[in-house]
Amino acid sequence: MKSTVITEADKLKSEEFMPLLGTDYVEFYVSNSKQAAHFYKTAMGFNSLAYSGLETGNKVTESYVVYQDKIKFVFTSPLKGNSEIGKQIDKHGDGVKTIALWVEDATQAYEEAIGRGAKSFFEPMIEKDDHGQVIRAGIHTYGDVVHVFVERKNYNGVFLPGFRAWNSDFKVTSVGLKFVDHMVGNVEEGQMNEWVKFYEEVLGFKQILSFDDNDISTEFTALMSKVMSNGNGRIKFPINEPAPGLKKSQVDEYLEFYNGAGVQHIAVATDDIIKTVTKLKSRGIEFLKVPQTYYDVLSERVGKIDEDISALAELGILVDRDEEGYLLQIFTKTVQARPTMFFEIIQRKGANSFGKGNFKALFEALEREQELRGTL
Ligand code: TYF
Ligand code: FE
Repeated sequence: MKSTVITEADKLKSEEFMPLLGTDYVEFYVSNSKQAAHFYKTAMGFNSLAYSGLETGNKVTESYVVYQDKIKFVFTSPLKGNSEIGKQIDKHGDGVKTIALWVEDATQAYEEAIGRGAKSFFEPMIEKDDHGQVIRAGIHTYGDVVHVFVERKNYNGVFLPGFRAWNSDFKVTSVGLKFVDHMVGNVEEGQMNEWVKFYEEVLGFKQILSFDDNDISTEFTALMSKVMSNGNGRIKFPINEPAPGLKKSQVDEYLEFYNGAGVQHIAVATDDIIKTVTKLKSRGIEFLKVPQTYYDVLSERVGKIDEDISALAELGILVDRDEEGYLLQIFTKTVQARPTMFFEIIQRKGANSFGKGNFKALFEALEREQELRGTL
């Protein structure tokens, strides 16, 4: 494993041409936006925020927006056959289309990105309603995923122009999810470094960590991963590619079922992982399990931690330590028909790393899932 510290000079350099304030929203293309949004409410603790569709005069797509603290998820389905969105759903199944980035100046961000070699998704457009104005522009990244720059200087509507408030009588108690910690992309073998270069050159990101197949391998599977971060550290995108192994790796399985590169997992932060995971489980979310032996040697591996190890073992929460502190993390099973995207729940207690000490146990757990699917 190699790691790099982002210096003050690096921060200034990338922030000069591409100041990104954070993740604005994540949009999923799904075959049934209404039911998907309901799942994120009942099972994941999100609440209704906004709606666009037939009732707002949108005859093309139906979108439901949900939120939890700083996280905003948009679920979009086509209303008619043979649409571009429908084709993407046919190809990939349900998945992430857009990782929207919150910026001060969307036009400037777009022009910089295009000037540095990005491919346009759409040019800057001004959207207005009674609540003010938003400017958005989009560029392509790996697979069919796009980044949309969102400038909302003095907009006080619920989400974006074109959406109205979704006032649902069905209110959900939060499970304590706070913000998107990182979003991981799986790309084809041999493509990782090209996308690392894209994030460096086009968006001014820096590589903060890299894992090779010696770090990330079990008896059967191997992969490589590089973690990219923007200047303020609020946006982190690890990029994985499969490495040759004895059997088909989880990344190969993803690429096969997703029909190409795409978002593999979304890590969401909580400040009380025991409470969050207890609630998610009681609402039906399923998590990967590690063997009891993982907990037998945990204290020895990570030293003293605030949490009760038996509580962690009961829920299957993993722990790892680095030079700065420790982190707790757990992974859901995949959350749609195809064995593609899943969630990570993460609580950081000082650590800024990604749980390298858990890779082996995690990948073995993933292999047990693959075994059940007959895809290993
Ligand atoms: O984001 C990460 O790097 C960790 C570990 O296929 C990880 O969550 C890495 C690769 C992978 C699943 C999890
Ligand atoms: Fe992760």
